[in-house]
Amino acid sequence: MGSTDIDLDADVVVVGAGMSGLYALKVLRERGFHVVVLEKAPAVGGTWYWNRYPGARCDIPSLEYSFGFDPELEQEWEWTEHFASQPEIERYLNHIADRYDLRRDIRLSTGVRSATFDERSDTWVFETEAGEHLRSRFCVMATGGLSAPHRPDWPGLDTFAGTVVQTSLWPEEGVELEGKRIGIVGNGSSGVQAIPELARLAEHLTVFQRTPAFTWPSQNKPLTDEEQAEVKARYREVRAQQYASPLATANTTGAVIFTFADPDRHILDSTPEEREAALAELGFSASRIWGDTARDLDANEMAVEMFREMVRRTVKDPEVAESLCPDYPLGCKRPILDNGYFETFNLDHVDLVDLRKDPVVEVVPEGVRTEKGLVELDVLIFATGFDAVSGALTRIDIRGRGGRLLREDWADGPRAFMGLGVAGYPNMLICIGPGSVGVLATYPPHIELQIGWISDLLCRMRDRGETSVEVEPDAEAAWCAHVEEAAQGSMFVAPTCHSWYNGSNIEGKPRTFPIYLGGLDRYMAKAREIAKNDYEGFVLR
Ligand code: N01
Repeated sequence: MGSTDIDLDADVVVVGAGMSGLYALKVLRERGFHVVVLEKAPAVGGTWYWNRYPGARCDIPSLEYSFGFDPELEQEWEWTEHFASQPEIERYLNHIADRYDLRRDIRLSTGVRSATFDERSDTWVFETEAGEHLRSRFCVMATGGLSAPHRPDWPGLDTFAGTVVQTSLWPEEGVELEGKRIGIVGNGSSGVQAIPELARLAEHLTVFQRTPAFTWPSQNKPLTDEEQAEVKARYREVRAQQYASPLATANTTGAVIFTFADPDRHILDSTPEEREAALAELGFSASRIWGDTARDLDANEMAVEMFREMVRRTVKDPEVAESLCPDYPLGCKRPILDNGYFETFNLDHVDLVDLRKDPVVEVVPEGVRTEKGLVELDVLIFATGFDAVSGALTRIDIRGRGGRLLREDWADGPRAFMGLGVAGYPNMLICIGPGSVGVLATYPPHIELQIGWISDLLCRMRDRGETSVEVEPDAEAAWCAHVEEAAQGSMFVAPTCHSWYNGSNIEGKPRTFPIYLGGLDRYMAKAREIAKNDYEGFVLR
């Protein structure tokens, strides 16, 4: 491909060398496109490069949280645990970069400042943070759904004499933690994973909590050779199941992840004795077995009360236990898997500051001053999450037709057709964008399906000599309405739900839920239908 009258630096510029970017490069290069990947980090891996905090690991079985495109890779790669740690996944992604000779087309330490569509030539012009320019016909935004870090701007933070770090920007050289007085802010997946590990290292650990977490024991353990061999022997079947399932899962490994809800078992019809028996048998997981909690707030509250009961039974100090009890719907925030989270609060050198009762006043050189007093610290860690789903794109100056700015077009919330493209931004394709199943599905299979779809589109355009693909505004509007409708009644949009899923974790961000709840199977069926109907909803020319 390539234009006859302009010089292109690449057919396709891919932004990001995480899982999506690496796979996009592999596939598009194999299909004959000249691809250049621009990556802000000094290494490949995306999320698995940046989030290298103690305790970072995946909470999806390793044998499923991996690519299925190469049966030899699947057979050769050995996972050591049911839930792989960050270093292991980072090694896996580096292995992929080497195995398929991807590095020669990846420019590291190359952040993208702006991407501007040139209407005269149907091309994108990129400006990097170093001021270089590149031009390509297409761009694939492989920028990730949870990659734009968020850190609250606490007053006085710049006066702190110790070390300030974010879990999502953890330095490669590590952070001195042993024997230190550590404070950590945030109790989402990152904080909950880090807290037990930090407690092992710290002289003293203070957890600053605004909202208590729903988290379940992960029961992670080493993966035995037999368990691994069993899945590898039927990997094609496992992958087929993942590709065809709503969340790209196949429930393979022996680790007990969750006890899944039984649609016929209703908590509203249960007796106290039944609930007690469930607690005795399943512990924290007893809150998740009921079929009526996903869309009924009364049923949901009963399940939350079961969860709270487990917190009270686990955490010895009743006041700390009460602070750790969630008071919002189960299923609103992402479920977390932990390794001894609640038990950590029974340790003598671990304190909880409940920010709802004792808010932060300011950071001072010695530590954090709350209304009740000074917490002296050597290290202050923010595990305060991300400007999710849209943040990685709105932080780049993306200009489409007529100079319109994506950040402004999305001021009321991100809008995209199938999460793949945005009206007014021709030739820009997004991997796992707003309106796809995105962050709810297991990433590698979701990425394989979506990048496969994008590469088919680009091949068809090349075959027909087409240079522009653009989303029709009506198709985008209809899809966004469908996404909104699918979310109605779910806990993600419950008025009491405050989470990154609906944007309410970021001050000033509109509250919308740009994730498709219809499932990956239905999403991909729709994507295939679109392709079959000559890319209905897109204008190709
Ligand atoms: O971020 P979060 P995360 N003052 O937004 C608190 C994936 N992930 O990085 O709830 C005080 O969940 C905030 O409090 P509140 C996974 O999809 C996966 O932990 O907003 N506190 C919350 O407690 C996950 O869901 C894995 O009131 C403040 C925390 O910071 C997603 O990434 C591991 C605050 C942020 O929690 C994000 O997880 C890690 C403030 N001003 C991440 N601002 C696995 O695979 C925010 N907080 C296991």
